[in-house]
Amino acid sequence: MTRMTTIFDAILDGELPCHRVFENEHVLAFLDIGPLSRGHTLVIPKERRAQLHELSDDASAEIGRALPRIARAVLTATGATAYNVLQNNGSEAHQSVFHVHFHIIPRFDDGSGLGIGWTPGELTGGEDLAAAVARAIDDGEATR
Ligand code: DGP
Repeated sequence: MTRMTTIFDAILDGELPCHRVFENEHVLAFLDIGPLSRGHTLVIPKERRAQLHELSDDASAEIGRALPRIARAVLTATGATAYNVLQNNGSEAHQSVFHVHFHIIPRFDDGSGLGIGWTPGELTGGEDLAAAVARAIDDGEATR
């Protein structure tokens, strides 16, 4: 997808301030400006891509390495023992900033945190569907 400049570019470029909690060569993490709970943190790759499936393997690996470490720090700092990791792709999926980002959202006894509406359906045609996804992976979707 074509990627527009986002507010996170301005943060990465130092043009906008943020409450930074972690930074290395590949990853930046900072507090969300509209937190769902205390400690709500955003973790972003420095690689500028709109959606998760567009990330390079290297950027993905770096984000994967950073996430648990930052989650541990958020738990330590806030005293939370539960949290959600949320990653939205596409406006229909509630993405509003088109630069890949992971939310780390602590959940507290007062109910603050991520509210989840989850209505499970029934899996039908699972064999065909799994085969179709597996075929796409074999065809290189997962490695391109
Ligand atoms: P999403 O809906 O997944 O695209 O979430 C985008 C998040 O980014 C949202 O929780 C608010 C946060 N956000 C938007 N603009 C800024 C900003 O300028 N600074 C910070 N720290 N967070 C921002």
